[in-house]
Parts: sequence; structure tokens; C-alpha cells
Amino acid sequence: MAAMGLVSTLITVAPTGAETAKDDAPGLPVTLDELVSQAKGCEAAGASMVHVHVRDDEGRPSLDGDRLRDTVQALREQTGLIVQLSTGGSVHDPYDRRLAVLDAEPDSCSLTCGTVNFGDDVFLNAWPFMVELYRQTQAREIVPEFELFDLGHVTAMRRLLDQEGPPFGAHVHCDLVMGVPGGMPGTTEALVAAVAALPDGCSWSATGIGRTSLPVALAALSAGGHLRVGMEDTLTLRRGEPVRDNVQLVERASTLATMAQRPPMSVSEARALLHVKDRTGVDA
Ligand code: KMH
Ligand code: ZN
Repeated sequence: MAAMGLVSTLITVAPTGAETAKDDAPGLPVTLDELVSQAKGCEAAGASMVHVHVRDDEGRPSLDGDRLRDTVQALREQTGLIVQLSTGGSVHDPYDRRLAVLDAEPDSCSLTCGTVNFGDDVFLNAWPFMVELYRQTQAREIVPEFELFDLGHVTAMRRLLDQEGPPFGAHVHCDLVMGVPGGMPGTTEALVAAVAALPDGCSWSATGIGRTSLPVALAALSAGGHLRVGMEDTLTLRRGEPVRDNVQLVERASTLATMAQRPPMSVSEARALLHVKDRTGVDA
């Protein structure tokens, strides 16, 4: 099940998300300057990929094409991080706007492998949308990260790969998103079950929402996985202690990974692992 020879840990930071308001979390990066500043700090602390949602001038989730392009460009210019744009957006974003995210030409994008209850809402990912998004990643040479919120999503990802062939770069990378109210729980048992169902040879990270962040990170490290952390997923460091910023979460993840003798992966190692296309010198 676990890749026991695995040496280093790919740390992805998901700094913003689409669900939290700045008023509720002052350290949440919602402007481009805030995002780039925290991304730089996260890179220095051990992150090698950034999962990006952008906000509008009022701090609301946005899929505006110009904003996305400017964000990709700024992150490319000012960090070495692999830039992954969210195609999930918020639960209110329609499919066509979510597909248009790829126009910003990120290195990677999220691709959620099924519909899931999301608190009081529903995060819709119907099969035809998954197929269309996947085909566009292949055509545009963007590395998809398969987001798996439930055990059934693993089966759907395998069906997608069987039907549509390998992703750009031929390496499969997934992320277990655990502890969403409506998805699989953030437990070791659920993680082990999901990992056992993954295809051979893929790499995977895991993230636990809210209070499941730490147990999921520990379970992932012990099972040979990589880590995703960030204020998209959790706003408290421990009970009663709000997260200051994303750098704090990446520092904690790096410490855990190092203790597990799986220190943070360099950006160049991560690019090689995921087979990210070299877009240096390309204007976003
Ligand atoms: N904001 C959630 C509804 C993704 O980025 O692809 C979806 C999400 C997943 O965050
Ligand atoms: Zn996201």
C-alpha cells in the first residue's frame, strides 16, 4: 500500500479557499499582495505547490479570468512554487466558469472526481463535466490533481483514467480531502481504505478539514503520503488557537515531515515528480 522507499514530502499549501471570510480569519490572504507574500513565506517554509482560489475586491470568491491570469503570473515571477488553480471554485460557480479557469494556463489544476455534500450545500461534479475538464487538461498540457472527497471518488478517478487515458505527463497525483461534512471522515481508517483503492504508481497527498487536519497529516505521513495544509482547510492550530497565517501551517507540516524522516520536497523534485511542464518564460 504505502511507498515505503519514499524519501521526501511534497507539501501543498491551500492558502485561501472559497468558504472563509476575511472578517472571520484576519490572516486569510485575499488580495494578490497578501497571497504572494504568504506564498513566498510558505515556499521558504517547505511548500512546493500552491492551490489557489482568488477573491474579488470585496474579498468574495472569484473566477475572473484577468485576476486568475495576473495571479498565475505574479506567483510565477515571485516564487518557484508549482501553481495549481482550483477548478472547484465555490459551490455556486457554474461549470462553464470553472472550465474557463484553464485559460489562465496554470501548471496544475484541481479536478474533483464526483459530487459531494458540502455542509448545507452540494459541490457538483457530474461525470460529463469531469470528462470535459480532464480532456482539456490533456489538450492544454496541465497536470490535474484528482481531488477525492469520498471513497467513491477513487472509483470515479479510475474510471476516468481507464476511459480517457493517462493525464498530461503520464503521472497520476491525487489529494484526499477528508473531513468535509458530507464526505469521507478524517480518520486513519478512512485514509487507509482510500489509499488501498488507489492505482499502483500514483502519488497522493491528504488534507483534513478543521480539527481533522493534524490526525490526517500524521496518518498520511505514516502511510507514505504527501501533505496538503492551509487556511482553505483549517483555521485553528489547536483548540482555541486561531491560525496566524499559512506560513505557520506549512512550518508545522514541515516539522512533522522532518520528524517522520520525510523532509519537505524541493520545488524541483516536486516538478519532476508531477511532470509539470516547464512554462518559465511564458507570459500567463
Ligand atoms: N470550494 C469547494 C466547493 C477545489 O478547489 O477544486 C471546492 C474546492 C475544491 O475547494
Ligand atoms: Zn480548493
